[in-house]
Amino acid sequence: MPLARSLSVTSLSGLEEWDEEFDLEDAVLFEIAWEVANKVGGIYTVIQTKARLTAEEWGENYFLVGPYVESNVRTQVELIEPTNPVLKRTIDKMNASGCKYVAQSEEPPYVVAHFHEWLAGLGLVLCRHRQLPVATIFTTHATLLGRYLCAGNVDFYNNLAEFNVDKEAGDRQIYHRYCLERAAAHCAHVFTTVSQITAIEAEHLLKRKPDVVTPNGLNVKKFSAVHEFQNLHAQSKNRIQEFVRGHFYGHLDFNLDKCLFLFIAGRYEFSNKGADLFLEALARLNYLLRVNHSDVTVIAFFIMPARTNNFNVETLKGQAVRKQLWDTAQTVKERFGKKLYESLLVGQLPDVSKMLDKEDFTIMKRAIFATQRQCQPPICTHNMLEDSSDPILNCVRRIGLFNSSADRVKIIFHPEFLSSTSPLLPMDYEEFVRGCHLGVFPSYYEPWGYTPAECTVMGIPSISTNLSGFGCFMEEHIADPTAYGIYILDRRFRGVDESCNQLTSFLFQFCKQSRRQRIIQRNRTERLSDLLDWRYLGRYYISARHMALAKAFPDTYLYEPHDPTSTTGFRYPRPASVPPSPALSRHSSPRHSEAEDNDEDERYDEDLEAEKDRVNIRQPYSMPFKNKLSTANGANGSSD
Ligand code: G6P
Ligand code: 1S3
Repeated sequence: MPLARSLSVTSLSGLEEWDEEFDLEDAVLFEIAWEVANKVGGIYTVIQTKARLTAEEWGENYFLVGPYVESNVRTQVELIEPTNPVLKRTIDKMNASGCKYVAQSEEPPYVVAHFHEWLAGLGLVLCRHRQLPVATIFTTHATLLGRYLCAGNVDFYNNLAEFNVDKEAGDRQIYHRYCLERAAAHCAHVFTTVSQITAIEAEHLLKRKPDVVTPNGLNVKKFSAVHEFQNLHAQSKNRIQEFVRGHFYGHLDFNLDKCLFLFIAGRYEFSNKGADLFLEALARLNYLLRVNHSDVTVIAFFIMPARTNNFNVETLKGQAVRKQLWDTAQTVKERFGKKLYESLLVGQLPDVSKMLDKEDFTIMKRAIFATQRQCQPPICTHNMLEDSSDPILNCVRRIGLFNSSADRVKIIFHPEFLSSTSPLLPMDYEEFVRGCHLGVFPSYYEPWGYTPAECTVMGIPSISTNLSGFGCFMEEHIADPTAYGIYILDRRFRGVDESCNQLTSFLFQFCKQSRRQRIIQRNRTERLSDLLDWRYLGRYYISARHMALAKAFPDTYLYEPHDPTSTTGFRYPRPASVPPSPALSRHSSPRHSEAEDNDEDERYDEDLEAEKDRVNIRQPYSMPFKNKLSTANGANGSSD
């Protein structure tokens, strides 16, 4: 259905304010990616979370194109008949010929085709080669060569300008894919990537500077009351604690109430995602907690899918033992309750010493006997197919963190994505994140990094790096990120050992916080979520589309130049209850009394909300096209 609306811009920095009537009746947007309704990684999240906002803008003129995967179609797609006659004719013809071509029509719609990643990039190259009247956009979410170079232990960022790209791609046997990616980047009317740091990488490796940086957003679910997300944390944490009770049966010699849950999650790229640095820092943290006689226990979860042969027996047994203990406690409780009831019925107070009889003790002894265990609680929850060469397991062997009683840091490697139907840890990813205390993502190669962004919108603090798109974006938009529970590790200007020490220090400081301080910190983290909402970040995609239309149809559209590679805009001030001295503010936790903190944070909260309203970051952003013909004669123009 065509859309006609009055558009007005208020606050994107560098853009003019402008009110003008424009309708999208003649424009059609296609977005093409391998991950449309097909989850492989982060690009699926980009497309899935952005879809609603884009559909609000383009209505029925918005089309997503992806691979036909029967199982995904059954679970994720609702099949409908297209109402648009041009589209219907095209699809009918495609079906009749067993597939596949791009539309011809008598009407002249202005087509924008937005291709994500090199896999879809071929379509873009062909569009240009066949000189189709289509405005094209190419977004790269990571460069192929960058990913390969980083995974291969190269000093990547210090040598960006030096690489002989053809040779490097050839050496890694990715030459043809690399050429496709580079061709798509060069053929596109508008080339975009997800962060400033990847823009620099693309300029060197693909030899084109991106026209627009399009940071990744999320669909932020706002709760009506601030404590609701805190309650969800407590509920999910209870469920993780249950799992831990089973996993560590027979070795539960630590206080679960003083236990902090840390996690890393994502594609299993050991060094790119910083799992190597995290493990090393955990070993150092273990030492610090031990020598300082800390009563805190840290459990670090590694959620990274690897090749496995299902759950291992010891791990499943742990949950079975826990369940059995629970059942035993229920049985004894019922027998106890019955005796109590009978005593009350005859008007007597029960003799407590006789409430548990011999049979009760036998049942309980048997249950306790089952919890005896000769081995340590397992590191890995699954049988690994490549156990002896697995990088996480090998690193654990080297640093010697084997979940022993003396260790204050325990490790659980779950080499499969989480699922609410798992017999082991029946939680989906979102529930799990909510129940944890800190996400740790010390990536070396991370064009954006959805994992810390997801933590943020759920009010969970996280550690990222100044080599990740997310980390750089947060540094740019927040006066004191640490104060908001956004720890940004320096992996750019420090050596590996120094970065590892910094990470250890972040972790140790976090372990020293009181519960009260963690609660305040989570409140602050959650306040950042407006910044990561598509309602704010969608504007960069809009900007890219307008630029592409203006380049492809210059007789019809004008694009007002500003600096579209800039992602500056709203900036969060330092929270009121954090001391102004940079030296002191390294601790994210407030140093004042609770009452002072509450008052200051409340006042600050009101100011912050007023500022967000003033710059209008919570409304979907609309940017007017400058339509040449409509400016000239009030009509919507066509390209011929
Ligand atoms: C939330 C809940 C509190 C709970 C706290 C635990 O804030 O609303 O009831 O005490 O979480 O926090 P912690 O950081 O210790 O998991
Ligand atoms: C890429 O997925 P990855 O985990 O291989 O694209 C994501 C979405 O743009 C991005 O968040 C991530 O950093 C990239 O690495």
